[in-house]
Amino acid sequence: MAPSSSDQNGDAQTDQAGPSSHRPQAINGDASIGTVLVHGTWTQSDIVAGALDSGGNGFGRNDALITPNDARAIAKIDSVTIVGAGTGDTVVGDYFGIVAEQIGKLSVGGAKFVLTTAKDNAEIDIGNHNFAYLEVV
Ligand SMILES: [Ca+2]
Ligand SMILES: [Ca+2]
Repeated sequence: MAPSSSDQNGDAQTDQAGPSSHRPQAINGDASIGTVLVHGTWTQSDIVAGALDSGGNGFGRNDALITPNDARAIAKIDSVTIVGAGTGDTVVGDYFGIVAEQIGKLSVGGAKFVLTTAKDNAEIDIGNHNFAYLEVV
């Protein structure tokens, strides 16, 4: 089955900001996402494939690969392009993320992030420190 893809006009913002326990949780450790293109900004939202928020603090920090899973299947996000700015929120200790076992390409606000064959993890929202990308182990 081909991974799903998304092309979104305008801005993206979740209506579920706040305590991360209220957010939906992914349940498939082998799921993949294709290409995600957001023409506007990205605020208080997650893109997640195969990972769970093990820290209970939102995605992007201390997350883990869902188990059991098939070791041969990589929970991958092929490509994410957010044309506008990407931000989390200003609540301390509440995080948002782009999280998968593997992320192919990532570009936010015109900045292209360097992704290696190792597990990559870095802040996207440098100002607020609560929007990051993370490749889970
Ligand atoms: Ca977390
Ligand atoms: Ca990597």
